[in-house]
Parts: sequence; structure tokens; C-alpha cells
Amino acid sequence: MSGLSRLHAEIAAALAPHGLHPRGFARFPGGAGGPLLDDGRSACLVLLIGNVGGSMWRPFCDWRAAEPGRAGANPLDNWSKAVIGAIAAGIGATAFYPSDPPYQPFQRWAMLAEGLKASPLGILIHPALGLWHGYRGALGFAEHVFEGEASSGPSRPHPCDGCTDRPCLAACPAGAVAADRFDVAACRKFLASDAGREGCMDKGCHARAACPVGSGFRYPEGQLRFHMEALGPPPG
Ligand code: B12
Repeated sequence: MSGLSRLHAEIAAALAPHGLHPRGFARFPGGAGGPLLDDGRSACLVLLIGNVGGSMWRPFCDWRAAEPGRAGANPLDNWSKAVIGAIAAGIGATAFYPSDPPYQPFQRWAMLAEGLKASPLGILIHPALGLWHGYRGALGFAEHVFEGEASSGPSRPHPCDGCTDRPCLAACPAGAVAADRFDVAACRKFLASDAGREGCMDKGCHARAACPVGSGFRYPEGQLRFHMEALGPPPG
């Protein structure tokens, strides 16, 4: 087993109890285009970490219930930092988080790492998982750690290529999604209405749910509600 495979297996084992998974390496030869590591060098390798369907929901809920003091106003971000930060510290990697400004280009990294492309909703679609996956963090490494072991990410079929009906674009009751834009204000306005509260807010985004790809990985109800509450207007 190469050093990189060994490290991958070690990280996968550390993430597994938390319902998180390694989601592929984005490579930046010579550090070109890679994010800055804690030591000021550019990363040559970034390992994306994320959830596969509802895999993280139960471990996250358990942590939130056990550690209300640490969960805070952004519990999912804080949980991600607790889990991934500890792994990064243990292996000397630099941790990156999708929620931290200035935003790191997680979707661009995921395109490199997993060969994914954007759905008309802007969310990256996976051939097996559909729209039911996300990124909770990434680990950056310097070149010398794995020199010579890099190979390019996989090339995958893009599920939207053969989809002519595009049910995702037709399903939004607020008319907030189109192939070239997401009207956040229209989405939030609808979410604040009675129809929005009973529909999308309670049951999850209709546009996301309309996609038939990966429907077996659909998030559990609690997780759907959690993400909608994060997207919706502030309470009160
Ligand atoms: C700001 C933000 C938002 C904002 C604005 C999003 C927007 N559409 O403008 C708000 C709060 C509205 C939002 C909402 C949601 N978001 Co958001 N969001 C982000 C965040 C934090 C930063 C995005 C950014 O500016 N990146 C900076 C640029 C430089 O990065 P980039 O990778 O190069 O940019 C790519 C994308 O931005 C993409 N892109 C952006 N807009 C659009 C629109 C279209 C039509 C297309 C095709 C591509 C596209 O183009 C770039 C590709 O090179 C990212 C996390 C992150 N750090 O990336 C999550 C992220 C993109 N969001 C994500 C998700 C899941 C959502 C929601 C579905 C969540 C929900 N509550 O249901 C909704 C709906 C999104 C939608 N339909 O657009 C996921 C996407 C995962 C995936 N499978 O791709 C991310 C990666 C977070 C995560 N933890 O996984 N989001």
C-alpha cells in the first residue's frame, strides 16, 4: 500500500464513526492554484470530506445533544470543525471548512477530485448519490508528503446530460430556480409564507427532491428541515 493509500485509509477510519467520508483528492501540481497551508506554503493535494446521503445526521444529532455548549449558533459547522480539526491536528494537515470566509472553492475542488459537474440547480450532482451529498471540510497537504503519487481524478458520466425533462427546474413553487441563476431572495420570501413553511421548509427543497438520481440517498426529514432552516429567513 502506498503512503497516500495508507493515509486515505487512516482518515477514512477516523471519519467513519462520524458518518463522514473521504470524497477524493484535488491535485495542484507544484502548489499552483492550491490553497495556503498553515505554514504559508501552497497545498499540492486537498482531500475533500463530506456526507453521503444522511450518513452524518445521527452522529451529528448525538453530538449536538451531548455537547449543547459547543454546538452554538452554527452547530453543523462547529461539529465539522470538532471532528475534522482533530484529525487534521493528528496528521499535521491544514483543515479547510466550506463555511469559513473567504470561501474556499469547494465545488471547484470537488469537480477536480470526483469528476462531478453542476446540476441546473448549481449543486454538484453525483451519478450515484444525485444531489444528496455535501462537503463538511477538506485537508490540505504539502507536495513533499506524497511526491510522485498523484494521479488525476476520475472522469464520470454527468447524469444531467441525458435529462431532457429537467424536473428540478419545474418543481420550485417560488420560481426561484432557473438553469443560470438561483434567486435567493425569491426562495427566502416564499419560505416565509404559510405555503413555504408547510411545504419546502417542512419537507425540504422541492427542486432538489424532484431529481430522480440517487433518490435512495435522500436526506432524512430532520436533516432536510435543518438545511431549509439554515437557508430560510431568520426566525421572528
Ligand atoms: C454562499 C453559499 C450559498 C449561498 C449562495 C449560493 C448561490 N447559489 O449563490 C446560499 C446561502 C443561498 C446557498 C444556498 C444553498 N447551498 Co450553498 N454554499 C455557499 C458557499 C458557502 C460558498 C459558495 C461560494 O461563493 N464559493 C466560492 C467560489 C469561488 O467557489 P467555487 O467552488 O469556485 O464556485 C463554484 C460554484 O459557486 C458554482 N456556482 C455557483 N453558483 C452557481 C449557479 C449555477 C446555476 C451553477 C451551474 C454553478 C454555480 O460555480 C463555481 C464552479 O467553479 C458554499 C461552500 C463553499 N465554500 O463553496 C456552499 C455550497 C455551494 N452550498 C451547498 C448547498 C447544498 C446549498 C443548498 C442546497 C443548501 C440548502 N439549504 O438546501 C442551498 C441551495 C443552493 C442553490 N440552489 O444555489 C453545497 C453544495 C454541495 C454540492 N453537492 O455541490 C456547498 C458546497 C456547501 C457544502 N457544505 O457542501 N449557498
